[in-house]
Amino acid sequence: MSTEAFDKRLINIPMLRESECASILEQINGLRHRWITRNPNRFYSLGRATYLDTMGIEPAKGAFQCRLKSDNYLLQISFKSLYLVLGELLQGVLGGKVEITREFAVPGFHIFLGEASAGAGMASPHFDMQYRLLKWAEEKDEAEPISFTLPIRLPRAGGGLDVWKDTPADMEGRYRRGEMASIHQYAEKLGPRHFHRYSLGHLTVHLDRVLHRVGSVAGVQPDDARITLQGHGRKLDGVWHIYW
Ligand SMILES: O=C(O)CCC(=O)C(=O)O
Repeated sequence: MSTEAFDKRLINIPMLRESECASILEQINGLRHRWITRNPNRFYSLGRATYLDTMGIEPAKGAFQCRLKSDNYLLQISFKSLYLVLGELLQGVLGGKVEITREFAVPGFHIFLGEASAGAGMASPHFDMQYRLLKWAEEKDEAEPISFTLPIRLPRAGGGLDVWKDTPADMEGRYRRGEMASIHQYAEKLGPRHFHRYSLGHLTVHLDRVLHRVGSVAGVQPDDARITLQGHGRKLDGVWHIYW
């Protein structure tokens, strides 16, 4: 079943042509010296990410604050037109003003090389809740928070997102009823998993908190790569704040 039919909370919007993805890829490769190693198993990011840099995965925790400015600056000057297109597209989909953050990490790239692109599917299912790790001037959400992924390069076998219908309210209900004590127990009780297939240059937007993880694909080759632009958004005071 296509995820379109399965879940209206996930939408796919054409954003870039293949040739545009290719030139962004060239830029990303040209910035190899600025890739941040996230895992020795060939997982990197270009740019800072709240979920990686504020949760102690990187040994030097304070690096988030120290390097945030210079990494944001690098991305903003290198991918200025990409952010412009992203902002316009999100504005069309979400309504209201859209602003790329000036305080937090700007949208950046996940980079999985070779086997790491398939291994990523072993990650735990999760809801994107990283906005809770940041200090916002305002806390009254005017809409459900969003997340998005733009594939810039995919393995030959393709790529996508594993998704489940279960909602944060389902999970909270199970906690309240004492049916589970941890997210790990929750993962054991999930409903069926669906695969939302990505298309190169098409932006997938989660119009709510969708339970997901990087999708598993079989047949990934050692010279494959899975490179995506990642980000999230929160609507506060009439403005969508876009960050990673
Ligand atoms: O790369 C993707 O497809 C999704 C990444 C993801 O699950 C996340 O960053 O929370």
